[in-house]
Amino acid sequence: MVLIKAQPYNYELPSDLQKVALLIIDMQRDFLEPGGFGEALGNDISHLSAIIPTVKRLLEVFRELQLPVFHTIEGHQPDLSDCPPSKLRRTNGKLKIGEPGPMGRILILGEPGNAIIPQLQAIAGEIVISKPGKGAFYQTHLESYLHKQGITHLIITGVTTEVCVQTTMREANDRGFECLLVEDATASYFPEFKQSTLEMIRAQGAIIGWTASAANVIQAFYNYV
Ligand code: TIU
Repeated sequence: MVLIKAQPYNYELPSDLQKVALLIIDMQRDFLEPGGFGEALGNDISHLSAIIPTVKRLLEVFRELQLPVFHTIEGHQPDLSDCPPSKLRRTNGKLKIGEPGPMGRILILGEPGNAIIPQLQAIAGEIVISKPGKGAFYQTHLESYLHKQGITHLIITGVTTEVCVQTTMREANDRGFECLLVEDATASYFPEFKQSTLEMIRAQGAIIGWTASAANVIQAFYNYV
């Protein structure tokens, strides 16, 4: 049995590591770079970039071990047909979804600003899921991809911790996946929200799942092979 040293207690990896996927949530220019959706919402984007090397390291480990990797992108069709009016209306007085910004139209699929940041671009064999909501299971084929590949365990990273990451982790947990959120590979515009999220998901005996450092995750994977 191989365990990841985690909170609130150790996380057990399955005997077949192909059942474990790395899920990288929304590491997009729209959230991490100036002029994107995150900044348009009035956020200080400087909190997010510190995790890039850690997410990249985890991605390199999964690639080296030839384990499944999934990336997600939050974005909408150019005609906004998949964007509920309620989401469109929410604004902080700056640019709205679909309006032109310095990196193209805000939060629109295919625009330069909607792409995954260059450091974490997907490569052949990795699945990229476009999603219109905060949760990666809502109106996507993620669940069927995971079931088709026999994946039961998710190592979760990305931004932002209390919005798309937490929503996705809750959706995954309800669907029976064993989820671990990597503490130093997720970030929020609000550091205190990140901390609260880590605490609330692992409370009550891992009510939503586990948390662990990237170093502990990586060490366990290398112990395995
Ligand atoms: N605003 C915010 O914190 N997040 C989002 O809108 N989407 C994601 O978390 N990806």
